[in-house]
Amino acid sequence: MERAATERLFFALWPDGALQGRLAAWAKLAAGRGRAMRRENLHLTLAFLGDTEAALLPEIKALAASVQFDPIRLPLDRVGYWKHNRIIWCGASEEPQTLSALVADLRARLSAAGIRYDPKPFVSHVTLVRDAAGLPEAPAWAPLIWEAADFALVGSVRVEARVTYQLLQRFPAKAG
Ligand code: 2AM
Repeated sequence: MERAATERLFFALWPDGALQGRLAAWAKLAAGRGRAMRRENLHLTLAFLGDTEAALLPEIKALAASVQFDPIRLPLDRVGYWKHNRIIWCGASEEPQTLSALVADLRARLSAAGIRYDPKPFVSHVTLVRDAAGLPEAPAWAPLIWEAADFALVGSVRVEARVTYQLLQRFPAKAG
């Protein structure tokens, strides 16, 4: 029997061009021997679905579209290093309730629909550098504010050693 077609999927907040630029510039300076994330790949994952049957895409898009959430004001005021996966990341020292609520609602709808995702608890972060040996001493991190008015369903495609992300659909917040 033929195997069903799959896509590697996740939901994420996707930065606009200005924020991408600032994050990518810092990541480049901080990378050392690590790998700075490419500007166009920077994001904050809300739920990681991984390899998913492509036939489920319409249902996944419909459930994401039914999530009601407020625009998110996320301070990126912390930078850190995780030894276990060797990444340098940035994030918020206090997660806004708007973000926790969006993630909880989205994950609850995925669970209710029987769509599988990585059930590890949500720890909001933007990965800036991979394969890093530690936090660099310089440059200092300058806090940023991320105003997110939507979230996205993203497909991940690996071409040779390079991962490319495709924004499949964006889902807007409730009008303020
Ligand atoms: P990371 O940046 O902390 O590695 C695409 O792989 C995105 O999904 C990345 O942001 C990655 O987080 C996140 N992600 C979450 N759970 C994952 C998993 N089980 N496997 C791969 N990526 C995962």
